[in-house]
Amino acid sequence: KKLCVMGLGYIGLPTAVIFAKHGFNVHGVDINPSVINKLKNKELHIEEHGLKEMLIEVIETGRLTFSTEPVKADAFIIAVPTPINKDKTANLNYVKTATEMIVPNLEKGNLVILESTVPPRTVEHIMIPILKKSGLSIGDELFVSHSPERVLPGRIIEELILNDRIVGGINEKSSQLTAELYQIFVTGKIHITDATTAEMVKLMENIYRDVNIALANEFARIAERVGFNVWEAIELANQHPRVNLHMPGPGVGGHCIAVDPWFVIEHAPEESKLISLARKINDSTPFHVANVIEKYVKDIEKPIISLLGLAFKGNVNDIRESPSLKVIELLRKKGFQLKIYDPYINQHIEGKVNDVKEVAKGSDLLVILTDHHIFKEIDFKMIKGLMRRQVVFDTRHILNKGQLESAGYHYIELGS
Ligand code: SAJ
Repeated sequence: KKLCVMGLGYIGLPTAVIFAKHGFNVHGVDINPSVINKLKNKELHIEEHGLKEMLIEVIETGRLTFSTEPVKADAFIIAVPTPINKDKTANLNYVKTATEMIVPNLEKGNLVILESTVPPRTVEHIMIPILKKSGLSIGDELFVSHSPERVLPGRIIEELILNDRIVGGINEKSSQLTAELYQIFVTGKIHITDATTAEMVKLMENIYRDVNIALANEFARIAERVGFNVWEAIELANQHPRVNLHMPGPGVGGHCIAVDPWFVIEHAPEESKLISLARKINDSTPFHVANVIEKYVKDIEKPIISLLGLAFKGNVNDIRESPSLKVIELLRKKGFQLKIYDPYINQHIEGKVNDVKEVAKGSDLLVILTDHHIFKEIDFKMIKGLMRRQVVFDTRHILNKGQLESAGYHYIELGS
């Protein structure tokens, strides 16, 4: 069986690699020639745990090839980005282009699967009209489905295999062929539905998280006003068998949760009141955090603020839509001198230093912005003497209050 994977990013590449590992001949396509060159040299343009070894292995067996153009295949998987435009509408140009690119290669009996996260009815209203140009009868000679990716960055390979999979075909035969294909490596359950429901399932999962995080962020602000420990309250509420509150933080980042809700708002604005409000609350959170930080240094002349964590969430090296970047921008606008530290991030960011001693030196306030596990290992006794004032503001509730206080720090959490 031959497979052609369109888009070799965080989802397409691991998917291509896993199919090749399971004996498929896979051709990976990306419109970016530098990505193709790197991959041909067995180098990764993204970082994901466990991917490199598998990539090298399948390239060496000859079962995974790359180019900027699709080839004929039995099945085509489209896993391209779906960003949002400035006006918060979905940008479906990559989906359209990828679909158009495969049209000349389509043959009777082929299967086309869209994995990208898309607004409802994208398969029906955007993809099908393009696929019709192949001259094949849709649903009879050409099978089409949506099977949204739902893996967590940082755990992609594991979750691709273990997670349940949603398969939404445009008809029964399309669903059946798609389910058979994923069964090759998916050990989770495969759930069959229609294409539009599958589109909504994916969006609803991320919206659930966004709304839940907005609620947690609201609780943190209520805690500031009323005076209670929001972290403890959430932990205790979650002991209830039917409660699963999420955690407050400096805001919601990443390319999924902060983006996907807009795909629904665009198509049902009147009905998406709660979804819109949650977006507003989460987007306003970095502003709030920057104001709280300002409050803690307001009596100091020319304060130095140390920010720990650039990644949008813990233990990943991804800064896309990271609330840390927003907090940095806002603090700079207020005129503060910043020192920034995140050992996961290689990109050049103004003010970034390379070790924890350097970031602590002369600091008046140390702020935790990302929940990296390694920040819990910081030797606060050791850096104590380097700081001008021993104050820590933890927006993620990851440090140990007792330990810091006994080491002579003033420890403040978000929500207090
Ligand atoms: N965050 C909080 N509080 C929380 C949980 C998360 O502030 O309690 C923040 C994180 O720090 C981060 C943002 O929210 O900035 C999003 O992080 P995340 O871990 O919730 O999600 P992503 O964006 O890494 O991945 C999500 C996942 N979706 C769900 O868990 C429902 C993943 O399974 C999806 O595949 C992915 O979106 C995607 O591609 O859509």
